[in-house]
Amino acid sequence: MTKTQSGGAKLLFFFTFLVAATALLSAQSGYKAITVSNGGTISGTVKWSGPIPRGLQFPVTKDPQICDPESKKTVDLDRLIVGPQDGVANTIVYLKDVSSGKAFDLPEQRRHLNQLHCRYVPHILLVPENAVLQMESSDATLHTIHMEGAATFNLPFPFTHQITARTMSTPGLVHLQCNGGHVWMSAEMMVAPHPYYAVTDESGRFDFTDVPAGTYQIVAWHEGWGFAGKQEVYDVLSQRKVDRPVFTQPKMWEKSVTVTGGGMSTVNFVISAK
Ligand SMILES: [Cu+2]
Repeated sequence: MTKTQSGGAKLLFFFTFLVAATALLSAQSGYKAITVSNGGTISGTVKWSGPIPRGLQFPVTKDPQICDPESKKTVDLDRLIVGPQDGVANTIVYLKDVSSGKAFDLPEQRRHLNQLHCRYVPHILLVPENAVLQMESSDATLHTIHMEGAATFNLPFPFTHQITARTMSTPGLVHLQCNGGHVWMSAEMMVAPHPYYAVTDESGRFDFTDVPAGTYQIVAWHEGWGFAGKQEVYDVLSQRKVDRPVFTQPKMWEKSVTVTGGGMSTVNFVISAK
């Protein structure tokens, strides 16, 4: 009797400790939304300088009727997209180590992923921590989304237009690829711990509003635009060996920026092939 009681008490103590430890952990890593009075703005651009490398192409080696409806034989890998004014699209720009600030207001569209003609749309996803990523396929073939990094889901998409949703609970980068033989399919997702994140379009512009006054490190991250080689993998469906493209390392640039109350700060990133 005494033994059972003490065992129960121990268990209770352990659970209390666990709850306290978890609360402490989330208090330390968790972002706090506050009312930002007299915040500042950080805006700027990510622009390309110099000759633009040719976009990477890859042969369509499976399901050409679905993946290559225009019979181009190759698919554009969406690695480097430079706009008419030299803006670099698909760059993730963010402030480092922000523990409190405005409430999340990241645009909805980058947490909805479609698999269309064997490409990921959009190519770069941005999902707030603990928000839901919705995924679907428009293609009448079997895709699987295999995630690596801050999330590790492995999800089949046997039916078209059926939405699969998953909560992204760990901040950080996630690489997405298809293990159904469409080796060229690749996307990146950033799970953001706070709202001061942006993905550039072809204008290369980004804007952060309601930033609490202070000095920050601002980072521009790009997945990179070079081939590093090929990797032999198995198509899980046909059990055949196929070559998956391997890319060069992502690129990252970092600067320091100071924001004053009600002020407007500008940061411009200029990147080139070097
Ligand atoms: Cu696929």
